[in-house]
Amino acid sequence: MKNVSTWVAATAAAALVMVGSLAGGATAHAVSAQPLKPKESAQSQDFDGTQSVGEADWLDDASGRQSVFIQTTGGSALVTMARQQNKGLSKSAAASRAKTQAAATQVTTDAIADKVRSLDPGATIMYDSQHTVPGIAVRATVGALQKVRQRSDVITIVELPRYAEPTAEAADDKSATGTVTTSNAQTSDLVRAIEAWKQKNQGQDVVVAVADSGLDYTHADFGGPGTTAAYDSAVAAAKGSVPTGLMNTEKVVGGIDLYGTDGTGNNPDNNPIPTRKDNTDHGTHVAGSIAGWGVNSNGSTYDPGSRDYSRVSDASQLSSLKVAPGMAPRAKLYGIKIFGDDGSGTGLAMKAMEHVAKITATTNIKIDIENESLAGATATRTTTTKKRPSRHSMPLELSR
Ligand SMILES: [Ca+2]
Repeated sequence: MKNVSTWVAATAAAALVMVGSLAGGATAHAVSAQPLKPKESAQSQDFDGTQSVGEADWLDDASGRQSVFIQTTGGSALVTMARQQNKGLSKSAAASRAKTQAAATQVTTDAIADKVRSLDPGATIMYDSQHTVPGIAVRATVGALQKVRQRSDVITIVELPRYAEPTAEAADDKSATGTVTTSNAQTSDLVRAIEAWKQKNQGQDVVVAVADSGLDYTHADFGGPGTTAAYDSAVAAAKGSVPTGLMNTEKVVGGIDLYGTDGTGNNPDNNPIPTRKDNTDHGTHVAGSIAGWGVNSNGSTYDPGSRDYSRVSDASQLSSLKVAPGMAPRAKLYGIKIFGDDGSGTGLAMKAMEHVAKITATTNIKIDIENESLAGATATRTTTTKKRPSRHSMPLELSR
């Protein structure tokens, strides 16, 4: 438990420092579910990726091949960028500093990858990380890892947690009875989202990355064609790029499939479409709950008029919809696929954060929040079973 929980806590701390560093005077958004308390913010400012994210002692009595994250020297490039900006440097100058730092970390992680391969030719090099916690994820023998641990550029080696995929729930359960149901329409009333919409807080100008089982951007809830044919076309290109005309970029600004063909994170593709057809896609459900436009009873995309959800007077107006709007219906989405379609879990939670951090530091794509709704983490080590007790969610506001 210790290694997994420490690692998860450190990962969250890395994300929090981005919030603290980059949020600046940002206002709270409807979908930023966990605003920082001042105390947490002060503590998180101290974490910049150079502090150890956990103990490596477990390697002493481990055996076989293990999936691990090797934390290296270098520090978080995104934190560096934010600090430089806070000191008054322009975004481009700060980004330049971050790029230099990331490049130096890359040299280190490349050297470690070479060393791991030389010590264990059967090792799998998964992914490296420069913008969050610097390091590299690998699967290698304990003997090789024990040698790598001695390097001066290695801070620690922690087990890579593997998260299970949560089960999708009925998004709009028309069969439910009583005053409280699982209907999105009811939920928007319960959490007083409709009141927020009336005050013009509808998620406009906010981009939310959803790292999950994928995103069916062909769904009418996201302004897609909403047809089986469109979905089938997207699935046919699952290992490539999103086919033209199937993604409404007014709602979905982009996406990536980090899981790729084998879940290592080193063979991503640009199409985050989920390929399972059992209607249990969790990522699409989550994305819809966050920022879906809603779907009319005839299957077309819902629009209250000029995309202005302040026109929704009360929940009864949404009750006839096939799918009610998400809680921040004017927010945009970025889909990140970190689960495969076989339910085998993922070791890519940190990779998704790194991806978003890298986009923030190196491109003009604006992502404000990353959501990872994951089920229990299990260390991949086979000698002991380690489980976190409960499902948890990590909404991460990365920048404003
Ligand atoms: Ca894909």
